[in-house]
Amino acid sequence: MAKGSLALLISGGVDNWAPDLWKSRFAEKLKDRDIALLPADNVDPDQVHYAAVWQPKPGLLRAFSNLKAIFNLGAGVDAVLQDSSLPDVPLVRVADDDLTSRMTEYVVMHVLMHHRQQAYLANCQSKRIWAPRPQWPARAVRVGVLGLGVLGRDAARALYNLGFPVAGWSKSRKSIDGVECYAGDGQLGAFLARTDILVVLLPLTQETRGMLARPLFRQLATDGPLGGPVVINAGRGGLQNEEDILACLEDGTLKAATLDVFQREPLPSDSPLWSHPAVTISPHNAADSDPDSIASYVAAQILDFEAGRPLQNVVDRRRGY
Ligand code: NDP
Ligand code: OXD
Repeated sequence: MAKGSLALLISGGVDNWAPDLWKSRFAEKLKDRDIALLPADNVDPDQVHYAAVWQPKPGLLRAFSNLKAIFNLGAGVDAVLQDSSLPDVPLVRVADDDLTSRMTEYVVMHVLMHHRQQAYLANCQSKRIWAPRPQWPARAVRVGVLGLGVLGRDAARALYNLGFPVAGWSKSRKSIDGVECYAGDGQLGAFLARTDILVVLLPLTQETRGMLARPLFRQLATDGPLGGPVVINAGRGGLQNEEDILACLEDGTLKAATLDVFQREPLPSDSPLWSHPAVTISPHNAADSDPDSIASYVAAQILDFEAGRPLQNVVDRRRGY
């Protein structure tokens, strides 16, 4: 019997999401089956057993009546869950070492940039001024990680290994060596009150949407060495209220912000965030999905599944992540 085809549905519009690149990687990893890049390729919808997707247009997956699993090609599934007609088959997300290491690099880099006063030093350099300021040690800067999932845990461990006092917050309680773990809404206030640099690695769900706003920022520690709290959001733009971020930077509730994700992406060119001196922007590339590594991840899961083993990292649709 012919092996079930894999349909590839990718939007995104940037180099890393070039659909042909993904198709060639999947073709390499799953040599014995058809890989149909939609909408360009023809495919018999009944032969499609798997779909690998990134931000697919709502409704497109409904055509595949023999679908057995959907693989989201990134870690966050908020976009795919918007589709109210999503077939009722397992939805698998990415949790792989390559993506995790990329995110940890991003988080460590930006925590260090704030800790080591890099914006001040770059400004001095641009003016040819030799004016070192006193530098405090890592142990004086309390980092708090919102979200202790696959990504948050790894980043928290790396920061702890650099000497930062690290805490984390999640829905259910975790136990991570060296990391002070807080859980649930009841402990959010205590977590924020001991945090100088807030790293956000939460999924976007009904519960988390819009939570990065003034009432939360107001609870962050104000007695740390940075001169005010800093927020680093690499989760999703829908978590943040950008007007509040700007207003909080203006009145000193926040000292600085590093943002990889935005309410609207690409960030519109007239957004005041672009030119704010206390804002560092990256174009949603904190942790790129690497086509080679993720095609391998999906291929391995398909082979396991067909051998009767359970799929890994299946999304709980009710929870939203
Ligand atoms: P996980 O699902 O592994 O972890 C999510 C964490 O958030 C868990 O610890 C979970 O708690 C916690 N959480 C969820 N909802 C709540 C809540 N209401 N209150 C408290 N804690 C909550 O996800 P990952 O770590 O793999 O990824 C996190 C997010 O990072 C993705 O959803 C995606 O949006 C974003 N991302 C961004 C990228 C970028 O390039 N900018 C790249 C990759 C991912 P619990 O453990 O108790 O369930
Ligand atoms: C992801 C992302 O969710 O890249 O993987 O945003």
